[in-house]
Amino acid sequence: MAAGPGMAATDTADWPRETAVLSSAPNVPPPTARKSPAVVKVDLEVRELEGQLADGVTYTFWTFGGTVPGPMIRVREGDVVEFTLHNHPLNKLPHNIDLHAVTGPGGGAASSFTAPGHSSTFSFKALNRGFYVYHCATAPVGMHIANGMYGCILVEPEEGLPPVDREYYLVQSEFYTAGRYGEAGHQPFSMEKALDERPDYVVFNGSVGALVGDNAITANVGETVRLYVGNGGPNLVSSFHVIGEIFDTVHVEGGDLLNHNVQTTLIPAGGSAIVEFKVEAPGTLVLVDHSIFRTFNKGSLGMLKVEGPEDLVIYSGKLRDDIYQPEGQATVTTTPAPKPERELTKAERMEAGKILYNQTCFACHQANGQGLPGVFPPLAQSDYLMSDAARAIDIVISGLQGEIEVNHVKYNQVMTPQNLSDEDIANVLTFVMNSWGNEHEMISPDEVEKVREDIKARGGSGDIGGH
Ligand code: HEC
Ligand SMILES: [Cu+2]
Repeated sequence: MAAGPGMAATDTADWPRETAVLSSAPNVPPPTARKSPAVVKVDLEVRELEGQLADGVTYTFWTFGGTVPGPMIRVREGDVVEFTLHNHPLNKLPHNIDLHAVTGPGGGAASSFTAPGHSSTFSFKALNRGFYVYHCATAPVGMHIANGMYGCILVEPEEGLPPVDREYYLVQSEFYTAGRYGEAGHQPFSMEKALDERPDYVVFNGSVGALVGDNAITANVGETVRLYVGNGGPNLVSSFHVIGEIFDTVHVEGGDLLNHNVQTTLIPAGGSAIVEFKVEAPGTLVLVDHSIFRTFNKGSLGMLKVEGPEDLVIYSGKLRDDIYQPEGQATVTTTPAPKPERELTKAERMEAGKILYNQTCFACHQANGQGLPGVFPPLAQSDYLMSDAARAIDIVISGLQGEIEVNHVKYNQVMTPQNLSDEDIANVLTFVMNSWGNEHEMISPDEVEKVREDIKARGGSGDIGGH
């Protein structure tokens, strides 16, 4: 590009030219592996499209590249990036892009403002290395971001980053919907909730479950993992944490400062972090925003599945389950509560069961029995639950572990025994089996007692057994 009057010229005429490899989350583009700068061409297309925000919940996302988050871009410190933003002709609105890696007014926003059916090109020199957020900055800015317009760009240091075995890309963000979390159907954006910073969804990579179950990221025991974590906001900061790991290294806020041996790192809205750790034990590591209600009630939960041999010194697993009986205390037994004077009606069991559900089962199976994708199976319209009442009683008494399939989705988790009386189990299962679209006869304490006797007969009183 020729320099105009009054402009300082960086002569890039002899520089190699290449096209950036973009990757959609959770994938990361390969290292540039260059020893000198290049002119790197980046093309990004804005699409407004309907997609899934959660099971049964759709949303009209505004996207860079057709995905939320937008693709990850990887360039090298000193590169000149020739950036073209295309606004698809079927879109309804103008859009632009503000890349935090840009030194210049608006991070490119004004130069890239583009009407539907148009393209804009501008270029910038990647002066500062680091991991940067990009986002749309068209008014109302908050709404463009809230609808999904963000992603990240890595400006590698000249010497590159130290090699690791696995690299993944994730971006946390919130969604503000007219309906509450999980409310089915197409959900419009709620400006009121956005202003109040009261999101219904807090998610990684654009939807509930985007990093769960079959979508989980993976690694093998002994490998090093680097996570590039962005926070699109628009409002919340993230207390990023991996349950079951310690970050060996954190590139604080995506910059040069390295911190070590970190449990939770703060990621500002419109900011980032790069975290690195070696996985030493097999199992599922859970990626969370440690503002923990967001994780268990709003969706900010992802998984890293680690496979390989166990090292029982690094982590033993449960070695023993002993009875704990402080001195001078009466033995705590699980004797069933005394039977009430008369048999309760179905309506009475429903009412008592509801209270019990909200005290015990709710924490995992969620308020409306909808469960949590990949972690806790649904009880609402569960084919598994509804096909066998005796088995359901057994599960509440004995717990459950091992692979099961609920409504064609596989779960392989652990439910602990619930330690409830026959009356309580009859009540809670009567409630569960007659709520949220489930229909069944009343479960009676006699049925529960019978299952309990069967369990005793097989020699397994209260142990967690496969079913
Ligand atoms: C600590 C979390 C937790 C609690 C509390 C809990 N469950 Fe579960 N539940 C699970 C998990 C995890 C599974 C799946 C286990 C597996 O994958 O093998 C499960 C499975 C089930 C299933 C079979 C699968 C299905 O969806 O039909 C039923 C029925 C069930 N639970 C009922 C209950 C009831 C009733 C309560 C309350 C009395 C309860 N659970 C409390 C975690 C929990
Ligand atoms: Cu926009």
